[in-house]
Amino acid sequence: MSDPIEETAMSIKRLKVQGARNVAIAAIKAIQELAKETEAKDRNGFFTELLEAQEILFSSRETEPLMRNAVRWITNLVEKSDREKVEELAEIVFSASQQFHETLEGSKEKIAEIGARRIKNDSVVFTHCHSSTVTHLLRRAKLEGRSFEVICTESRPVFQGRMTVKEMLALDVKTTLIVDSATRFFVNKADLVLVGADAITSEGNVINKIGTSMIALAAHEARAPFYVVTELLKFDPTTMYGSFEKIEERSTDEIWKGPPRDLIIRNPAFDVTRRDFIHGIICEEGIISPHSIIEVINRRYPWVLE
Ligand code: RUB
Repeated sequence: MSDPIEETAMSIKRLKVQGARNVAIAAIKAIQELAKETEAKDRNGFFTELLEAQEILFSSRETEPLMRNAVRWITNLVEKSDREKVEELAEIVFSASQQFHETLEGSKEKIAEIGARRIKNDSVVFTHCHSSTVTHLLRRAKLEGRSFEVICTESRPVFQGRMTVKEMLALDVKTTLIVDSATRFFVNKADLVLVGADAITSEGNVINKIGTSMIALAAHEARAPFYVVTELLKFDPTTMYGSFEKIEERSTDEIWKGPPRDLIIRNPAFDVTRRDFIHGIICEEGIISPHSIIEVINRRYPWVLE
């Protein structure tokens, strides 16, 4: 298998590329690279390469339906095409990748436009981990002249919250970093909570960085509205047919290198927030109820349900 796929899969696994949207974009670019460098002789050879690449990318992180939807969309277009020449099939990969990327960019802008309206002057926004979709929304609110402050968890074990606070400081937003366990203490001060998503299930539940569901519970008790900021394409169609979203369990080294013998350490990367705790999903179709997810997906991206 060609290097761009292995290299990208490794960067994703090691969190050099982080966050669902960046993971999907990196996977699309790797597939494009594969199409550019392919030495396949015929249609079958090229398609086999694509399927092998798909498998490697999918196994780099389990809880990433946006990446799976993106790669599957591209490979499906190749499969459905009647072209025989490898160059023509490679061209389909290029244009499909480009189109998917543009769709993602368009969604990001639309989400920011809609979500920024929820940031009132002098409000306090609580967030968790690092979501490029959330930080883009906050950037937009700032550029529109809104004044607000941000409280962000550090997001153990690998501290993605530090990326968020650096971005906020660069925007000149008043920013506070807290340990994850201080959530209940600080959520009291929040006017709203904004978190990203890695996956949305058919029931409207949302999977995001470990700790998100605890924040949702705390926000519920503190009566702070809890919003999920996400592209609809993070919907996982397999959940419609009974599959549970797999929760990636990462290396225990992230928590404690050289721990005492016989100690059990668990390190799930994500958890599930039930729809009942979600005020709304801020997505490219507007602010929707998690209950309406299938209807909205069917309207906007019917191919995801095929
Ligand atoms: C990142 C995380 C983010 C979502 C959404 O986890 O949980 O909230 O991926 O991010 P990790 P985005 O650091 O383990 O990838 O909005 O950028 O898609």
